[in-house]
Amino acid sequence: MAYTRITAAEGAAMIKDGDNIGFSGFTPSGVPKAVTRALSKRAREEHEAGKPFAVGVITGASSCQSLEGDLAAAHAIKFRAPFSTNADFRNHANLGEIDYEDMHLGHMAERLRRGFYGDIDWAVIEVSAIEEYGGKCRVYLTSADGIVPTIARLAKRVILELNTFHNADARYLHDEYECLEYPYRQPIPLTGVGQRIGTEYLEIEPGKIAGVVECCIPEEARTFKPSTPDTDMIGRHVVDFFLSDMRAGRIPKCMFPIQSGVGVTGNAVMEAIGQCDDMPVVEVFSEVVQDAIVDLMLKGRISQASVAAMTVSNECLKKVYSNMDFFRSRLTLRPSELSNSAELIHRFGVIAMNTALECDIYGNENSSHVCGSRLMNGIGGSCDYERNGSISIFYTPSTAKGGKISAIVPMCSHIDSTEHDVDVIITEQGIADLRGKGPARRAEEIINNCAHPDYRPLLREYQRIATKGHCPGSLRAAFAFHDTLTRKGDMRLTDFAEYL
Ligand code: 0RQ
Repeated sequence: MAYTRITAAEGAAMIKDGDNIGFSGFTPSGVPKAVTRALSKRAREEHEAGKPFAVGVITGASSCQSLEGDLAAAHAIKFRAPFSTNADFRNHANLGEIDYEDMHLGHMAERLRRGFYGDIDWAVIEVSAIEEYGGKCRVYLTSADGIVPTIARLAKRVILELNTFHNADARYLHDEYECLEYPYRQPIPLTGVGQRIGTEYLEIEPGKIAGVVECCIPEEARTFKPSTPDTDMIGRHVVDFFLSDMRAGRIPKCMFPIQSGVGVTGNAVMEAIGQCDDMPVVEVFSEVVQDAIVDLMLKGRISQASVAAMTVSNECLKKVYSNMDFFRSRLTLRPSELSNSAELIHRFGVIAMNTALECDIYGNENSSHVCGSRLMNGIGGSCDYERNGSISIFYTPSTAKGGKISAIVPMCSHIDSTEHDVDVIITEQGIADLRGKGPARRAEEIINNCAHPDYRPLLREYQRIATKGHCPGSLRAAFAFHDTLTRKGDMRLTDFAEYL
């Protein structure tokens, strides 16, 4: 069976204004890189010719500059889901130009199947190999999985990008499986982090394949800021918390599997876990592996990792590809409806750890909107894990912007995870264990253990003036706390009092 070889420009030219496109990839990993670049170029050319051109962009998680960044900068995204970490996208979303549904990553396949995003006109999928088998087209994915089984099945037409940058042996990492939809859903038969229940390949209806684009383009891997004394300290507190919970018998000596969010703090936490000799070898049940996790696997500190993507540097990706004998039995790439499945996270008792922008004194958490209005990134998969894990941890440095903003606030300006879903808050100052505590004791733990000493008097002043009740609070004072910070950036107790 021969498929039509096309150029990236020919692929992009087939897409019409208003089309909905599902892209492979999860984070910048596994995102198609040739058609997307041609599509941004086409969008700019259409606009220069005075013609409208904007498409719906649906992915597994965040993606990369050449997809969502360049399309957003070209005013060519009409709709986007479920997550983004891109600065251009953020700017255009904050200008109100883009209809963005910030959505749980584990819910995406289901939302697609249930038709919430309308028809999927195209799936553009990066693959490492294409084979014919029994009249069907079998494709093998690359460094990520995400929502590909679902978009490959639902899309009216498919463009494949055969990217030879990837090693065809990447197939040995994949476990493809798609859930049935209501009312036919069944239990997911996965009972261990390293178990496999699906296939290495996906089957695509050959008649839907509009063409194959051949390319050799590296991943647009993100670089992270280096760790800081604060993030290193957070990592040490996380390890202390684990050891103390193990001593108390709340965590078994063999540990529960762990999930760790993306970013500098997530990396610092994984490094701290790996460096502590008292910590047992752990399993990772998460959405991505970063460089730190790959290194810890090679050192034997992590035995298994089940994720949706390898969000790693290109050097680290090469390391995985050249050690495939080692990784194929230890690292599994799954669709995000499994990696982020509420059912599996709950079954395995995963310990969830994600970064917050701010937490309030009762344990509510905001990770997506600065001062309640300006989008930062979104929730990503954080709530999939925090809501369903056996222990829900959020960490954040206690201050932002050189100490001018407190990350511990009286009332969150936007809430992503509620107080009912947050067990533990950790800053470089210390650990607030909220389990089994009501609002008054929670506030004491958070202010005493997590708030920066400079902001503790302000938070206590807030408690003094708050309207009494089960959860003492004052909308006016909480607003003053945020608004004074936004306007002045260096709030002092006297400013707070004057404002009120
Ligand atoms: O801004 O870069 O301009 O200085 O927010 O903060 O400290 O660099 O930390 O890169 O880990 O990002 C919550 C955004 C943290 C991220 C968030 C400013 C701060 C800086 C970034 P500058 P840092 P990080 C896995 C799971 C939600 C999604 C998630 C995130 C910038 O971790 O998107 O975890 N999380 N998904 O200065 C104003 C505050 C602030 C603040 C920080 N209180 N007010 N600005 N900043 N706190 C991902 C997947 O799903 C795959």
